[in-house]
Amino acid sequence: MVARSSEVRPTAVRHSASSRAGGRRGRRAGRLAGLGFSGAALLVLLTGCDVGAAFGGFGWPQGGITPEARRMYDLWIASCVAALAVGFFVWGLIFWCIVRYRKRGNELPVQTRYNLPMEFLYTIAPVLIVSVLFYYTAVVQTDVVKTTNNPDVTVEVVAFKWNWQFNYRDGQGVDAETTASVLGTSEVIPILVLPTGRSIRFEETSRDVIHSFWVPEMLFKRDVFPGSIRNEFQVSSLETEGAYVGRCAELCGSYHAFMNFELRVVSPENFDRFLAAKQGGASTQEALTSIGEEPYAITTRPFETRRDESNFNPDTAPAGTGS
Ligand SMILES: [Cu+2]
Repeated sequence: MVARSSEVRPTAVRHSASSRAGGRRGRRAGRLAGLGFSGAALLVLLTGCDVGAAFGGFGWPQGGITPEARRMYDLWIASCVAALAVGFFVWGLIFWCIVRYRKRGNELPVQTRYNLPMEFLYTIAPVLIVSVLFYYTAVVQTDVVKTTNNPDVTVEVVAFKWNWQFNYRDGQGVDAETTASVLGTSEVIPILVLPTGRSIRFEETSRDVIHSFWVPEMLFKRDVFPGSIRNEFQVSSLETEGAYVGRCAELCGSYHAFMNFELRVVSPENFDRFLAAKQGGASTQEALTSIGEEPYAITTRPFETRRDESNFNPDTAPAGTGS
């Protein structure tokens, strides 16, 4: 019996030793894989590599027309890539554990506790990841909301139920003067004409309730408040000429959904000519025609707000709704 016992023990010891060696190799491989994924994610973050185009922007709107929009897009793509890298690493570990430590018999596996490198890894790694994401988010946000003292163009955005007025200003703040103005009506969509290649400040105010100025291609919207609060933001340039629909993005009343406008981005020369024509007394449509642009909005149209027999039945309407 003793002889048999002494024969068994060295085998058990060898087996245990090889298990520990295998565990160390596994941990080392896990750490290396983690470092590899973190390095790849960091590389993508630092280089701003546009891998998102192949994946539809990971759900983020593509085609931003400002440098700020592109920076927000790059941040989103880098965050998605980093999240996927972490996800694949964790999924890999899960499947590896399922296979490596599957049940092979009734013997209880070696029980280990207080794996300091592992605990260090799963404490420090998330903190590092969140710190990196926070840093880049703060950098991009600071850049996006940044304003300068002397923008090339300043536009006052005036919102009211349910349309827009755009005032071209000769300076910043409430004391500046309006040099030309575009006013929307129920029949005509207001067209905000702006140039490429120039910095533009938007100063917002509302005549009644809270609205929100939103051009989807800028990937940016900002609430428009009534009273003394004058929200503002700035884009360093508009990069692509064209017509872009603009919307109110704050539920402001019955016809909120119809509160559209159009942003028309033209060359700086045409913008100067448009502004000169407006200041010379031309209507917005005449000024647009004079620079070879479509006089009316092409991205949206006025909505029929009047009720008639086809969309309103006074006999079934609640009392007090008029006729
Ligand atoms: Cu509104």
